[in-house]
Order: sequence, then C-alpha cells, then structure tokens
Amino acid sequence: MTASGAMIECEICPECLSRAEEYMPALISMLQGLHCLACGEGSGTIGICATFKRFFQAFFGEFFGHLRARGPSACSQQPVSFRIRQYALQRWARRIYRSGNLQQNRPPGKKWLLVQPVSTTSMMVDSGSVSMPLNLLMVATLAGTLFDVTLVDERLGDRVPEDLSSYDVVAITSRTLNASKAYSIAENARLQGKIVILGGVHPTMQAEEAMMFATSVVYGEIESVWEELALDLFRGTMKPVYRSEQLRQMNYMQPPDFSYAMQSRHSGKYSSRIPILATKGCPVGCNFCTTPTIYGKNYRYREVDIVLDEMRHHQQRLGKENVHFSFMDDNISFRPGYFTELLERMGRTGVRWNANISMNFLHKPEVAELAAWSGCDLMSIGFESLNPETLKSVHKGSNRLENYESVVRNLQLNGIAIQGYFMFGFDNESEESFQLTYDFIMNSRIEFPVFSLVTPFPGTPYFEEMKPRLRHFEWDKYDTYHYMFEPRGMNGEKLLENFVKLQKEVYKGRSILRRMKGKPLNWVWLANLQMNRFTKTLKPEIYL
Ligand code: B12
Ligand code: SF4
Repeated sequence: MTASGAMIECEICPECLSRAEEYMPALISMLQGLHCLACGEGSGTIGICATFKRFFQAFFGEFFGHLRARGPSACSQQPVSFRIRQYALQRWARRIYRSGNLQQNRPPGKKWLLVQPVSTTSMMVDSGSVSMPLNLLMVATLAGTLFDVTLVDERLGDRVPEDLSSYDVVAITSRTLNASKAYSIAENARLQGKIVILGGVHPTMQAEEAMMFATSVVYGEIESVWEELALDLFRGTMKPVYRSEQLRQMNYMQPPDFSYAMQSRHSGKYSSRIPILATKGCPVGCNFCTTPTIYGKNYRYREVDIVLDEMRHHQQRLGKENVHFSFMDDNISFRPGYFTELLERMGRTGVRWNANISMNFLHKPEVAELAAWSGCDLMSIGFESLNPETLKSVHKGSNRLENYESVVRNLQLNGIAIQGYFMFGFDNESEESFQLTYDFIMNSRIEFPVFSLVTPFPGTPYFEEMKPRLRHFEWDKYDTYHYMFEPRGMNGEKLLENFVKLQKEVYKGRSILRRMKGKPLNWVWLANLQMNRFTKTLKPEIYL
C-alpha cells in the first residue's frame, strides 16, 4: 500500500454511523483481548483469525450490507459525510500485529446447546403441531455467527441429552409454564460445569429466581445485549444479568435462519405457518400482560421492505408464492400508518397471513377490506371480557364494547376468521358474565373462541396486586388453564362449573353449525371439530 495520508470519503446515514460507533469499542476490546494477527506492512489488508473474522462479519456485515444494499440516498435519513485517514487504519493494524499472535491465544470454539423445554402442565398447550420457536431461532441465528449451535425443541419429542459433555454453553428459553422444566435442565447443566444462560419471558420477569439456576440471565431480547454477552463468553467473564438500557432498532435484527428448526428429525411436527416479526411491543398497557412491563411504552417496527424481503426469501426457499405467515407480534396494528403500508405492500406478494391484533381501528370497514386483500385469513383478538368494568380494571383501553360487533362484522364480511380470546375469573364478574359471553359468541358467530382463566403472570402489575390472594406459585399451572384465585363475584366452584359449561355449549355440534354454517371448509372447521371432542372431556376439577 502506498504510504498514506490518503483520505477516503464516505457517506453514511446517522443511524448507521451511530451503530458503527456503538460497535467500535466492542471491536477494539475484542482485538485487544484476543491479540488478533494482523498483516505486515505494505499488503494493504488486515489478516485476521477465523474467530475474529466471524465476529467482524457478524457485527459489520449488516452495517456494510445496509450501505451496499440500500445506499445512503435510499435511506430515509439525511446522509452525513465523514472521512477516514487510510493510514490510521494501517497503524492500527500494525499495533495489533505487534501485540502477539492469535494462534497461541485463541479461545476454544464454544459449542452451544439451545433448548426449548416442553411444559409439564397437565393441559394440552404443547400438543399437536407446534409453531416454530421464532425466539430461539433468533437466538440461534445470532449465536451461530460465532459458535456451533444445536437446537433441541422438546415439544417435538426430542430430548436434551443427559450427558452434556459435547457442549460448553447450555442456553434455555422459558415462559412461566415451562420454567420448572427449564430450571431442571439448567441445574443438570450446571452440575456438569456448563455455562448456563436463561432467557425468555419468565427469566426476564423473575431474574433473581432464574439466577439461582444459571450462570447468566438475559433480560428481554438477546439482540440488545448480544455484543456484550458474546465478548464476555470469549473472555470467560460472564455477568449474572445482561440487560440493555436501550432497545436496538428492529431493522438490525438478523433474519432468522430456519435451518436450525430443521435440525430435528421430528421437524415435520412444526406447523407449516412460518413465524415472522414485523413489530415489537404494545403500549396499550394491560396490567396482566408482560409486554408493557418488559418493553414499556416502546413500539418498534422493521421497515416494510425488510419484512417483505424476508417473506420473499421464504417464498424462494419453499418454491411457492402462497406461503402462510404467522406474525408473532404483540400487536401488529398499533401504528395504523405502518400497518396499512405493510398490508398494501403484502397484498402484491401472494402470501397468506394471520396475526394477534388489538381492535384499536378494526371497526373501520376499509381496514378489514385491506387486510383480506393482503392475504389475511385469521385474526386473533383479545376480547377478554364483555364487562366494561373489567376492561377498565385491566387497563385494556383498546377494547371498546360498542365496537365489538362492528369489528367482528367487518372481518367476517371480508372472509377473515376470528380467533377470539375470552378470560374468566375477574373480580367484577358474576355468573351472568358467562351468559353474556355465550350470547356474544353465538350471535356474532365467532369462528374460533378460546377461553382461559385469568392468570396473573409474575412480574406484571396484576401479579403484584393479586399476590396475597393467589392460591399457589406452582409455575407449571401458570398456563391460563388453572384456577388462580377466588373472584369476588362468585366462588371458585361456580367459576369452574360455568367455565366448563360455556366451553361445552359453544363447541357442541349444533353450536358449531350455527357459528360456522356457510363458512369455507378449512382448518377452522377442523379446529372446531377437535374442540368438540376435547370439550366433551372437560370437568371442573382439571382446572384445579
Ligand atoms: C406469538 C405468541 C404466541 C403464539 C406463538 C407462541 C410460540 N410458539 O412462540 C401462540 C398463539 C401459539 C401463543 C400461545 C401461548 N401463549 Co403466547 N405469546 C406470543 C407473544 C405475543 C409473542 C411471542 C414471540 O414469539 N415473540 C417474538 C420473539 C422473537 O420474541 P421473544 O419471545 O420475546 O424472544 C426474545 C427474547 O425473549 C429473548 N429470548 C427468548 N428466549 C431466549 C433464550 C435465551 C437463551 C436468550 C439468551 C434469550 C432469549 O430473545 C428473543 C429474540 O429477541 C408473547 C408476548 C411476548 N412479547 O413475549 C405471548 C406470550 C409469550 N404468551 C403467553 C401465553 C400465556 C401463552 C399461552 C399460555 C396462551 C394460551 N392460553 O394458549 C400459550 C402457551 C404456548 C406455549 N406452549 O408456550 C404469555 C406468557 C406469559 C408468561 N409469563 O409465561 C405471553 C408473554 C403474553 C402475555 N400474556 O404476557 N403465544
Ligand atoms: S393489547 Fe395485548 S399485547 Fe397489548 S398490552 Fe394488552 S394484552 Fe398485552
């Protein structure tokens, strides 16, 4: 390379620049810690070890990718110019070179075992076809940039090996209903001297408890703490908790690598719907929900282009246009502007989709029309209750009783089926609430009603409020199908009796016909027939 004071003129958007600045200290400390091998004078390249290269690619790939693929001019932000002195880079490389040879100091490559535990609840939450665990696929995709990753999903019938000698790190995801299983796997791994990382909703909400079983607990999403966690793993200086002050923008999340889900020979048991994420968070703020507790009032989204790119990738991978996507978003419609843009653009791709949605603007007929045109065949809506006092007490501001019927009508007129969630056991309710709910479901012909018992999940404001009245803290029973506390309006016996009766009534043959007559013969019919069989077996005592 010629001697060089030469300046390279760069243009970059402020978003990318701040990202580079954010990464730089991590990168430098990585280099210092590992004594990476750099080239000698004059070659013009920096020679680096494979570990560092993977690290570098993982961190900077998307950064440069962003520049290459979109170019600053395509960016919504004004580009800023900056200049790099070429020879500063060379000096940096030489300093690293002199500091030692990586081959002698290279840390051993760590092998990860990533686990999706099966719940030991007595209810059928993990049976039949299960959705691909997008959360773990995202963890695997990030970890896989630096480490060898094996994914075990116990819900498929795969088991975590007793002998973990082939692995260095055992990382487990957990919700409350499978926390005890997650902890027993963690304990076994710790006894075998492994680094144990616990993540997911439950360890996030109960970090102190989770820390008793793990080397480290990750609070919230892995993307926001990944660099720090990965560096600490390399250095062997793990912290008890990884929690980021700032949430990373979703545009930088790597598209999940689905090959991890295909590692199992039982992967055929996965639902054919492809999980995908467009937004995160939900500022509605229901007091029983973990999302506002973890992510606050924050609502983030990926640029529509990026979501569509991911969809196209799956269409190519599966060799068909008509791919069915299942959005894992907390509330995909919270920002009407973003949601409508997504639908308008999705409509031209030929995909089908379903999602969780709040009814904040579903009462507008044009929204349902657009959703149907864009390929939506099912929306999951938390109606929760027909009692205005209850809705108020749980802070479910997005639900307006006066809109319930128009929301349902608009969707149905456009051929979109409704998976309607209803909760029972709130203090304001009486036996009458069951009749009210029954009438609403039958009159509005909701296709797929789902009933659950109110469950104050640990870490939520509702949990704190109800703690003194909770019957137990057996996490296996925090599956929304167990009796948690005696509501003020009726005793537990009456609650469960009515809960069972309602389900049997709604799913008896005649009711199914009344709700489903004239609707397309598809999987929703099948789900109803399965529920018909299942509800016949229900007895109040199974909910205890
Ligand atoms: C989509 C969804 C579903 C879907 C799909 C579930 C699935 N297979 O993943 C369906 C409809 C099937 C479903 C079912 C249920 N769900 Co649900 N669901 C969600 C929702 C809205 C999004 C989950 C998701 O995939 N998000 C996208 C992924 C990418 O984000 P993530 O899960 O947060 O993962 C990130 C981090 O947590 C972290 N992370 C996660 N795991 C790990 C592991 C490690 C090692 C590390 C380092 C990091 C890490 O990094 C990940 C990537 O960023 C959440 C709300 C939420 N935000 O969590 C509720 C939620 C998880 N569901 C909940 C409940 C109660 C249920 C049901 C019991 C409901 C019911 N009665 O049927 C069942 C249980 C199913 C089961 N067996 O787990 C509760 C769980 C509460 C709790 N404390 O456990 C939640 C939190 C909603 C709430 N009420 O607060 N659910
Ligand atoms: S609307 Fe749904 S996702 Fe949003 S806070 Fe309420 S329960 Fe949670």
